[in-house]
Amino acid sequence: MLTLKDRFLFYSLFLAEFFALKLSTGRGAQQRMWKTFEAALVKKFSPAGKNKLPIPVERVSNISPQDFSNEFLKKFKPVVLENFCGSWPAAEKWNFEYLMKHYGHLQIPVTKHDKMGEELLSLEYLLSSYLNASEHRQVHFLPLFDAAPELKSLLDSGPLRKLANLSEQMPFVSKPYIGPAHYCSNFHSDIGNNFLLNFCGEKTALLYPFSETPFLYPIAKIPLRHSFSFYAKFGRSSEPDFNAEKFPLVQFATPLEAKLFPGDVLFLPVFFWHQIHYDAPAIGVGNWWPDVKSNFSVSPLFSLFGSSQLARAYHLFGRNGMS
Ligand SMILES: O=C(O)CCC(=O)C(=O)O
Repeated sequence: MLTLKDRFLFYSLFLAEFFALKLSTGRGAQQRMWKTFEAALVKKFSPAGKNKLPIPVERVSNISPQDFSNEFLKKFKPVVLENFCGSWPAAEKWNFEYLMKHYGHLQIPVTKHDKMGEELLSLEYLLSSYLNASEHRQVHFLPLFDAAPELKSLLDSGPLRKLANLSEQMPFVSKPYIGPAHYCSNFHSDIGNNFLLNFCGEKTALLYPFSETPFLYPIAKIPLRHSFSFYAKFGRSSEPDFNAEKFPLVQFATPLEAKLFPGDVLFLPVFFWHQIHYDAPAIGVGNWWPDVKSNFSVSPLFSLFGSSQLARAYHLFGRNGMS
């Protein structure tokens, strides 16, 4: 188990990296200190603590707000809410057929193959190439909300608010995710609790509790203006790359795994590290709510790092509830 001393060393190095990056100095010394820390943990945990099998995330159906709050929300414990959004009116429209038929003409910005800038591709082209697995590029589907307010308004936040006992004033920041089979999202941790709705397709979420952070090589940077996420030094390539030679500490962290089927909703507690693998072409929507108290109780340091983004979420999204 990580001791208090291990954690103290880790956070000291994390802060040293933050200042070294900010001031563009001292990187060499700081990297040598990381290597020493890494070697000490590898020695301490090998071989017993290696390559742990993922623990399945609990699955529940028809849970009451009180049980959800006591069992999961207050304990920062992830859970799959089975078929929670499967009968929402949104589920009839947030699927490949409906989106292609009604919004296929929309132009979506996509990073070019040579990564030099963006090009516009039609939603119909993107979705059909996701279905026949001929396109793998990551896309930002946020423009879909602006172009199709109907889709956004269907995302009635009422049932989510009721379950998590959130007032109408609590902002929800929503983002659509659409991807082909075998797609894999970046490994990251978000500033806020999240309900990830899975309207169609199948996914597997790989999760690590925030307490495992010292094994996960987080990048000591304040999230960028348009991001609500912290990243790690691995898992940036949209491919699973838990390379044990390059990142030997990851094998000592305890992963959790959640399978998402159509209609399922994954509750992802604040700062829980995650990467989503698409087992089939899938469409979903993430909904974060920036609850300052929860954030600070999980990690005062990460909350301070993300404080301008928290304020931004309230400012930008606080007016009408869901973004
Ligand atoms: O489902 C996805 O593609 C990614 C979801 C995610 O990472 C999130 O909601 O934070």
